[in-house]
Amino acid sequence: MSGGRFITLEGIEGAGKSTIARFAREWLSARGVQALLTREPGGTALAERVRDIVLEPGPEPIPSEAEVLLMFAARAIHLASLIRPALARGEWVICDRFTDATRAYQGGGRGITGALIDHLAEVVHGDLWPDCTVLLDLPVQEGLRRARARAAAVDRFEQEREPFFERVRQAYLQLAEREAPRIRVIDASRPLDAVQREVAGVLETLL
Ligand code: Z5A
Repeated sequence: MSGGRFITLEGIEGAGKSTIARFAREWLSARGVQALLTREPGGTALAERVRDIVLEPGPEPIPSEAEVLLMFAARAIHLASLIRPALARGEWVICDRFTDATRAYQGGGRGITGALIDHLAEVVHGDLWPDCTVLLDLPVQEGLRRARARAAAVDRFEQEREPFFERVRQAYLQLAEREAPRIRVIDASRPLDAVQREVAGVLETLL
């Protein structure tokens, strides 16, 4: 895999991942690098169907073990159909969430063991990990405030309460401590232009 870079964006709900993903693509494009923008769960037609299953609120609960398997099922499809081929062509891929989200949400949030998640990660993507992960960190209340201000339909995760998102945030921060320098923490509670400037500094190091 030559030339391409695999960049992921992580953080709790409302952290600004989608906004920053678009900014990163534009910033790279202005420097002559075309990057593919994608997201998880989803990113391909089939994986988006798995996304619908896992995010749509419904009367039947999804056990945490099923949830983690669905995340990796969607990821396996996404990797095979889109991410691996793009990287093999030497393209850059910017992905809104990846396995660190599983470690934070299903691990930190739901209590699935790190051993199971690591095993599934090994099976599904082996040693393919992001070259760089930007963790947009902000207080849970601010993330939820931003997300709820959009007034979009509420998904299964958005029905969770603050303590769940607090566990997710702490899990992310612990991962970042353990896996520096791949995971870079950026204070996302600041105004967007300050966050963008810091993200641009990170992208610069990858060029
Ligand atoms: N999930 C999981 O459990 N396990 C997994 O393995 C994976 C995912 C891959 C769907 O993710 C759910 O799947 C997710 C975790 C779970 N559920 N939750 N929570 P998603 O990424 O599609 O959904 P999301 O996290 O809810 O994304 P989001 O709410 O769209 O947030 P965002 O992309 O981080 O934020 P945004 O849309 O860019 O920004 C939110 C608003 O804030 C928007 O109006 C912006 O204009 C504004 N904004 C952004 N930055 C700023 C700053 N700096 N200042 C002020 N306002 C800002």
